[in-house]
Amino acid sequence: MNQVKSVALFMFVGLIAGCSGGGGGGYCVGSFEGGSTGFSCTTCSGVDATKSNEFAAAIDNNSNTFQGFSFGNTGGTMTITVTAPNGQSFPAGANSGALVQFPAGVPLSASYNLFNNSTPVAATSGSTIATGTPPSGAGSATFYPVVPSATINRIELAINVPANASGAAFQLNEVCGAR
Ligand SMILES: [Ca+2]
Repeated sequence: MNQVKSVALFMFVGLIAGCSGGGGGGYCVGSFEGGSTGFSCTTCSGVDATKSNEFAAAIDNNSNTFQGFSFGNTGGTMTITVTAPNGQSFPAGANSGALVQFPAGVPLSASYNLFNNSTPVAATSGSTIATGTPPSGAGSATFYPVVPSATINRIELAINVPANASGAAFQLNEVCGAR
């Protein structure tokens, strides 16, 4: 009996320790969890446009879960939109952004568009993740921040990849309203 209790306690402590490192569950301070996702893309693969919430793994507030995708040989674009649950928003000045793993060595451009419902909200910094060269942090999951200038409840991440990046693996791990 005591041995069983010890095992249960060990597992519980392990779970707590797993949450304290800033990764895994509870990654975002302000999460889109419970909201919705959508995407549009050209020459992309690894995603299913017939699914209504294909990027659900990017708003589950867990840094370890992700939706992957790639592009064809002619290059292409991927635009992912995440929307907060009804009635939820994130304030001006929040540390918003996305945890993305870009493939190492692939030149690309990526940028954010921020919205409050359908109203565009300017980003005060960091709206362009990277242009022309592989972004800093490519090859590992990296949080790319953006600071909204007004309240937002929607973030759009647009990625544009030139030709000859066929099959390079992209991962969107998580989008945060506040990190
Ligand atoms: Ca996730």
